[in-house]
Order: sequence, then structure tokens, then C-alpha cells
Amino acid sequence: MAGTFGDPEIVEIKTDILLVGGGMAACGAAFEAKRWAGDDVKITLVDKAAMDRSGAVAMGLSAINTYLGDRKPEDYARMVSADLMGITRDDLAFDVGRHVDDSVHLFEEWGLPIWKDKSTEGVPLKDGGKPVRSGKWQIMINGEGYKTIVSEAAKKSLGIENIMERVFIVKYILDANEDNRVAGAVGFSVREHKLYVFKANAILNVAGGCVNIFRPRSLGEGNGRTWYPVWNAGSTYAMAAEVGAELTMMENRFVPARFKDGYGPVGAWFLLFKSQATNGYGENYIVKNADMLADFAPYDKAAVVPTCLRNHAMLKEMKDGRGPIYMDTPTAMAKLAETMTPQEIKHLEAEAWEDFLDMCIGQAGVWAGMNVRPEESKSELMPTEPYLLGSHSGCCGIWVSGPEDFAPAEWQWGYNRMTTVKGLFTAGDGVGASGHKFSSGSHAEGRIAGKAMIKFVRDNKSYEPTFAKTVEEVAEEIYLPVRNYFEHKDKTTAEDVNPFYITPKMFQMRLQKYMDEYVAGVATYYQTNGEMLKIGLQHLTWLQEDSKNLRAKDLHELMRAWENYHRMWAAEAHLRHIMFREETRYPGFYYRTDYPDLDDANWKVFVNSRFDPKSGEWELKKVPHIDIIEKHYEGQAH
Ligand code: SFD
Ligand code: AMP
Repeated sequence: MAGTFGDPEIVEIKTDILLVGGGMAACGAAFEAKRWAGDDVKITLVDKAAMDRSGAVAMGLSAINTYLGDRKPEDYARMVSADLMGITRDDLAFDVGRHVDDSVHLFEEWGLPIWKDKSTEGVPLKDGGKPVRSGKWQIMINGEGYKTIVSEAAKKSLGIENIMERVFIVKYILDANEDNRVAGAVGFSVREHKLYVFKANAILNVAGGCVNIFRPRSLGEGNGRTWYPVWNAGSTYAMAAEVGAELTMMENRFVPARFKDGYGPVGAWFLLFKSQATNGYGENYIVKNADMLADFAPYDKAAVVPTCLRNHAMLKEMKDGRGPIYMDTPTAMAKLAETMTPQEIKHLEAEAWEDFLDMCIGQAGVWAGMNVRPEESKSELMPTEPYLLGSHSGCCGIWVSGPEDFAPAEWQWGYNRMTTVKGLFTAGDGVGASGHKFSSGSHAEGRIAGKAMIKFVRDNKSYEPTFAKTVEEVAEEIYLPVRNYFEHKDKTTAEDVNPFYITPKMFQMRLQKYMDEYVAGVATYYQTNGEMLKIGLQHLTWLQEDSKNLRAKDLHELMRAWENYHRMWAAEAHLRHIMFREETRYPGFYYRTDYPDLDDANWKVFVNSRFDPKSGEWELKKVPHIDIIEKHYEGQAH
């Protein structure tokens, strides 16, 4: 290794199951796998951050968005499908639906305070306690410590000696002897100068979704501010794609409507406080544009207007110059206060703040800084930059094997939640074509995968991982940005400006600019067309070439370099899928202006893609959609 950085110490670890990530899905998997494992199965968890506050739940949450209670899993699967415009895997949603409540009951047992109806105050959910429902599927919690509670249980299950924090996984390594079989993973410590090489029988790839591939609305010092967590850098999708796993629905993205500048979520306001959003002239834009939304029938049969269509109506107002969009908090609070005592009103005002203090502290900061009192002043809403995720109101991700008792033959190949690469599993944001799992469903899905992985390693007991690459080769690849820095740093008087290398920050800006301008970012009101996508792809191809010139002057930058490399892969998959799907399936999330309509006749299908690690080529295809729920439960009331 060139320069003063020196060679890293190489630490080799052999394990049976490797969990990559420490978020909701990983915590679920750790807990469940351990329940089924004997002492014969070694399980190791690696998180690039500290599990107590890592991933999307880092700040906490104020609601659990998936709790069925007395609702049925088939109705949950119907809701998921309707919200995501009819193309989801019913088998996967149904499977989450039938298991998710058990995870919520565990959270409560582990100490998470869940709001209860006055009639059952103090009674746990599993003993008949009635939750305070903000919506049909959502329940309210005091969740600022949510992640700490869930990770504590995972740590206790696995044993602290089997958990490695602050280790960033860069890539998976395929087996030398068996085709399409994962053999391990490599990464580095972001604190110590150590390279980690893991050999494993099975790997769970649960490193979250993808944030910051599009130019964000926030600028300058606010630049780190986004809605989904900035540390979800697309590792899940990129690392799976690089070893040839089939991806699905990567064209889908989530553009959440959020409180402007602080990115505060809107769910509690719409559902719990019964607030309305309006255009700048006080008109309810969903009611006003109902006819326009009907163009996207049959999905208007959904009990609630799908998330993308709510945005579609909002964008219509913005584009026609009738902004800004407001959340009318004063009217909502005044209405609720009509039947309240002064003490109850005070409590209501506290709850309005707590909703953000529990899960999006920055929004409370914006309110305080701008002298906003929600009971007196309205707040602006804004559609954000796009995010890639498979667990919230989006459905991009990896194509996986479904549950043995429910998935049709073509959607299962042995082990629940295993990708098309043998031994590589995923859950949460990683699993595509489902969605609306949220925190609880991601935990439940991690548990489903964890259990299946135990079966997998038992069935493959004699497997001996053999890497297709040498450890030295991989170490050279990972430390290339460090080499670039030390080799060229003295060829300039300004460290960050150098024709021989590119800083991770500049690299990210380039990526964000192309995605924003050509791939339906905020710059074009989320619009693109075939011609623009071609240019975007050309730029991404050049960026891919330039990724060899990324520089890292310290371990932190080395992480930033690889995060952006992962973002670039996720972005390319997103672009290629949007290019392939010649229709507008998700108006409000993105528009193909050359194919502005929904085209069920040709496109009510999954789009799957695969990067072939041998040829270096991408291949995209249509995969038939099957409406399993309607087949099983035909004619039954929703
Ligand atoms: O209000 C590597 N979410 C909500 N869920 C709810 O149930 N209720 C809500 O109220 C929700 N809302 C919400 C939510 C998220 C955020 C950010 C906000 C508000 C502001 C969604 C859930 O949080 C989400 O669905 C799940 O957390 C997804 O779980 P999972 O496991 O798929 O992802 P993760 O938790 O982000 O964990 C990822 C982990 O991977 C690590 N990692 N480790 C090693 N190597 C690498 N290369 C890695 N890259 C990442 C991370 O550190 C992390 O541990 S609301 O908007 O609706
Ligand atoms: P959000 O805060 O936007 O992430 O939403 C949290 C939950 O509330 C998710 O389950 C959303 O689907 C749901 N939700 C948000 N806004 C609305 C709305 N206007 N109507 C119905 N459901 C909503």
C-alpha cells in the first residue's frame, strides 16, 4: 500500500451465518435465528454504525405503521398492492402480515411504551390491550428509544462477542467452486486500520435502502438533512447486484410529502390529528383533483388514495402555480380541541411536538427556529427528493424466494427470502415488490429470513467457502482510494482539487446532478423521457469509469468513497428500470413524459434485472404478475 497509511491488518473470521446490517431487519434476524440455532451454528452481525442508534429508526419513531390487530393478513396484502399501483408480491406481503403482530408484542415486552385506549390502559397488546390507532394499520408509540430497545434484545440473543460495530461491508465474494453461490464478504473498520474478511455459509444482506442519489432540496449546512437516513447508501442493492442477484421493481421510488425543510413525517397529522392539506388558496387538492386521479383507475378502488396519487394531485397544484402546499394544523387542532378540557388541549399541543421529537428532531428545530406554533400557524409541505426503499411506501429491491406454503412454484426456490444467489438472503428494505412493512414488518421479515437461514446452513453443513478472489486482491481493490490519495496528494496546492483523483463529496455531487436533471428528480418535477435517460446513462457510465479515481484521505473518507460507489450502482439500476418500463405507473413519484399513461395491458408485470458478473452486462425482463389474494380469497369482503 502506497503512502503513509500503511497496510491494513487483515482479520479473517469464519462463521455460519453473517448478518450484514444492524437495523430493524437484522435485529429481527438475530433474535429469531438464535431461537432456532443450537450451539452448532455460529451467527455474526456486522454493522457499519452502532446498533443502538443505527439505520432508519436511529432517531426513534412515533408510530408503528404496521400492526394488524383484528385485521386480516389478506387485507393487508390487498392494501399493499393497492397503494403500490397493483404490482406487488402478495405472497411476501401476506407472509409479513401474518407474522408482524408478534414482533410488536415482543417490542412491548422489551419495554417499548405503546399508547393504549383509556378502556384498556396498562394492558399489554397481546393480552387484549387496545392500541391508540392513528390509522387502519398504524398505532402510536412513545418511540424515541425504539431502536435502543430492539437492538438490546438482538444483542442479548446473539451475545456481544458475536457483534461487530463500525465495520463497513464493501462487497460479497462468490464461491470459486460453485457457480452463483455466495461465500463471504469483505469490509473494513471505520475506526481501526483493519480489513475484515468473513467466510460464511449464508449471508443476510440487510443494509437498508438508498438515500442521496438525487440532489437533495437541502443545501449548504443543511445538506445532511434528508427524510430517510443518509447512512442508507444503497449498499443492499449494489452489493447484491454486483454478485448477480436478480433485482425487481428498481424503477419504483418513494417521494414522500414532508414538512418543508425539516422533513417531518405527515402520517400522524393526516391520520391522528385529522388534518387537511391544501394548496396556497386553501383548497383541498385531493378532492379538487379527484377526476384527474380517476385516470389511474382501477387503483382508485383502494380505500385510501395511493401515496403516489396523493403526490400527483399536490404536484398538479404546484406546477399550475397554486402553491405553496400547506398542512392546515391550526384548523385540525381547533377542531379536536372543541370537545377538550384546557388540560387536554395542553396535552394535544405537547403531542404535536412530541410526534417530531420522537422521530424527526430536526423538524421540531425548524418549528422552534421559525416561531411556528402548530395551533396558530400552518406549515408548508413539500414533495422531497426521491428515495429507493422496499420497506416503507416503495417497493424496489431484490427478487426473493417466497413462503413455501403460499408462493406459487415460480416464486419459490427453497428458502424463504433467499435471493437468486445461493446462500444470500435479504429482508426489510432489501426485499422488492412488497412494501408497507415499515419498522415492525422489517423486523418480522428479518425473523422470517433468520429462521430460513438456519435451515439453509443445516442443509448445507458440509459447505466449505472458497473465495473466487484472493484476499490480497480484494484488499487492493478496497484500499485503492487510499492509494490514489497518497500517490497524488502532493501534485496540488489545494488538497481537494486534483486532476488525478476525485473526492467522495464531489463524486456524490456529480451523481446527484445527473440523477436530478435526467432521471426525474426535483429539477424537472420528477419528469423524464427516453432521450433524457440515455444521456443520464452515458453520464453514469463515465462516473463508473471515474470511480477508480475516488480518493480517501482517512478511514472516514474511505467509507464515504464506498458508500458513493454503492449509490452509483443503485442509481444505475434505478435508471435502467425506468428506461425499460414504458408507461407512467407511479404518477407523483415519477413521470415518463413519452409514455404518460398507465398501461395495464402491457405493463402490469414486474420488471426484473440482473447484472451478469461474468459478462458485465445488464439484462432486463418482464415477469408476469399473479394476483394471489384474489385467487385465494375471491369474493370475500375486504
Ligand atoms: O413516520 C451497513 N419508518 C417508519 N416505520 C414505522 O413503523 N413507523 C414510522 O413512523 C415510520 N416513519 C419513519 C421511518 C423511517 C424514518 C427514517 C423516518 C420515519 C424519519 C421506516 C422504518 O424505519 C424502516 O422501514 C425500517 O427501519 C427498515 O429496516 P431495515 O432493517 O431494512 O433498514 P435499517 O433499519 O435502516 O437498517 C440498515 C442497517 O444497515 C447498516 N448498514 N452495515 C454494514 N455495511 C454496510 N455497507 C452498511 N450499510 C448500512 C446500517 O448501519 C443499519 O444498521 S414515518 O415516516 O412513516
Ligand atoms: P408518513 O408519515 O407519510 O410516512 O405515513 C405514515 C403512515 O400513514 C403510512 O402508513 C402512510 O401510508 C399513512 N398515511 C400518510 N398520509 C396518509 C393519508 N393522507 N391518508 C392515508 N394514509 C396516510
